Amino acid sequence: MVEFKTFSNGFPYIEVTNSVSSAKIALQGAHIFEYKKDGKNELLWLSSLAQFEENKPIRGGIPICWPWFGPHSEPSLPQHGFARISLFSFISCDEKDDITSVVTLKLTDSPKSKILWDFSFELLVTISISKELYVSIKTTNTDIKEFKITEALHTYLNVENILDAEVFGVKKSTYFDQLSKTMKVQKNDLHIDQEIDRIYINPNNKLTLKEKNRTIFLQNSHSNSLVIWNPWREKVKSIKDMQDHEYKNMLCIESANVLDDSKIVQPDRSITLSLKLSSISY
Ligand code: TA6
Repeated sequence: MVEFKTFSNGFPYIEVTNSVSSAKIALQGAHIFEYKKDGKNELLWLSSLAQFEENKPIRGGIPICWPWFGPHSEPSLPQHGFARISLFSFISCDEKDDITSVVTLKLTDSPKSKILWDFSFELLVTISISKELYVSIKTTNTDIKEFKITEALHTYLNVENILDAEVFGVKKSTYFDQLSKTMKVQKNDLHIDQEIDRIYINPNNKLTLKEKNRTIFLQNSHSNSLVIWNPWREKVKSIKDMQDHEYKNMLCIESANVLDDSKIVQPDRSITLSLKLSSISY
């Protein structure tokens, strides 16, 4: 079942429910900001100060960074691209059976997007809501010239206590440390006890986030770069839509195509980046 809803300020979202799961997806950014399996809010973190307002990114859930990741070389252009602050069209919600709902949303170029990025495109987002959560973003070049993109599914995972969390799948990977602006090598599995902002190059496409009472599984497709981010206790103070203590309960693990993993898309061709998320609790 799909219901069209709005916040009191008119900000639109859809609520999707089936017998095993439910989700809330903002039409701005095709942004899934809540996903519940068996009635429990499990995998995605959403800031208690998240704002649902036109032209503002939502802090939490899965923001889609597209057609560029991070800051643009032209500083007046929006950080992480314009998809996350653009209104998508709702295409369909297919109930595959009683336990899977597949939502499709689309963004195409407009006079407004052409001011920011002068290309014709189609960005198709598919979100499958079931016992697992699957998100894919398909970029099609509808222009007559090639374009280059960087992109990410900037997934905010909900963790009970960041100090108890461990990430498996990046051991021995090279990464670009965004804090020191140097390349480094990850020696061991990743335990986070300070600010982290890294872009891993060619990590395993299957990652595991282990906590005391739960394990989250991530599987990335068509992604050879991965971002891991937590602002920690100092930087969080500069993030106005996040409370100071909230860094303890989130970790961004982002399926990406960034740095040398950027993608050139030829006219009439498409590329797809996708992520499958699941979990088991003990
Ligand atoms: O993905 C990590 C990152 O690029 C960090 O550098 C940090 O700034 C974060 O994204 C959040 O960006 P935002 O624009 O959503 O505040």
